[in-house]
Amino acid sequence: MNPIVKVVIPAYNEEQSIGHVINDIPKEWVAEIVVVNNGSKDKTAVVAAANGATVLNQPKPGYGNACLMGIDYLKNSATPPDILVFMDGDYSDYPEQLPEVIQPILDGKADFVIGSRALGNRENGSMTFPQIFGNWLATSMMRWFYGIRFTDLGPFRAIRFNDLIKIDMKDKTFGWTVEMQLKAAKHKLRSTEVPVNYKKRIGVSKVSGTVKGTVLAGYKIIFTIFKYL
Ligand SMILES: Nc1nc2c(ncn2[C@@H]2O[C@H](COP(=O)(O)OP(=O)(O)OP(=O)(O)O)[C@@H](O)[C@H]2O)c(=O)[nH]1
Ligand SMILES: [Mg+2]
Repeated sequence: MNPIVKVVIPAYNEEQSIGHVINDIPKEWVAEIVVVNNGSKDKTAVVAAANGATVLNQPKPGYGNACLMGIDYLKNSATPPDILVFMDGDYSDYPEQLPEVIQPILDGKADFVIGSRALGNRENGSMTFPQIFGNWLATSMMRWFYGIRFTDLGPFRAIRFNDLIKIDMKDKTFGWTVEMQLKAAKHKLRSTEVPVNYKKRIGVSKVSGTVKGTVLAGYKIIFTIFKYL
């Protein structure tokens, strides 16, 4: 039997992009697309539902809070997935690369796959300098302190759902991506990376395009790495 694949997309004020993201996900591969609307002040929820996604409303702000709600919903649903894919709602990722991201799991070669933008093609301007530097620093720190090898903290990723439940994610904000990578290593999951491409977002940046977002996210990521030392 084919494994059940589902997608969780955290989204905050992404009415311009969320429809494109959902449309570009190859439907023959996925059983359900869950958009977790994170208190958007625009029509994100309406657009997502109109494009066929399941929409959950998470009033508590935070990237991690949105992802946690998605996991909780799927855990308690009638058909929990075998593989869960995460991607952003801003159309920076290429949703059509989903089959490539889950392939190592389908092949039985990995439990956890990071879509690495460092290994793929990045459109000019799709990542800011602090974002590129921050990813380099965070992945380097993981290597120096733990011997864990990743090239990116990219949002586009896939994990066997049982393993995701096992690693018991907690982070409510921007420590989310790095926490998953640290815990995957701690729990000895088989982790791998595939190259993914990355383009300029549609809509308004909330994190890396703003000074406040960059500082908060950078601080949280570094703090999270030390927390698990
Ligand atoms: N900032 C923020 N983003 C959230 C939240 N909940 C969900 N998101 C989503 O998290 C994803 C990443 O946010 P982005 O603003 O794209 O951050 P980024 O990718 O670092 O930077 P840019 O693409 O340059 O804006 C998007 O899909 C957001 O819609 C939240 O509470 N705060
Ligand atoms: Mg983005």
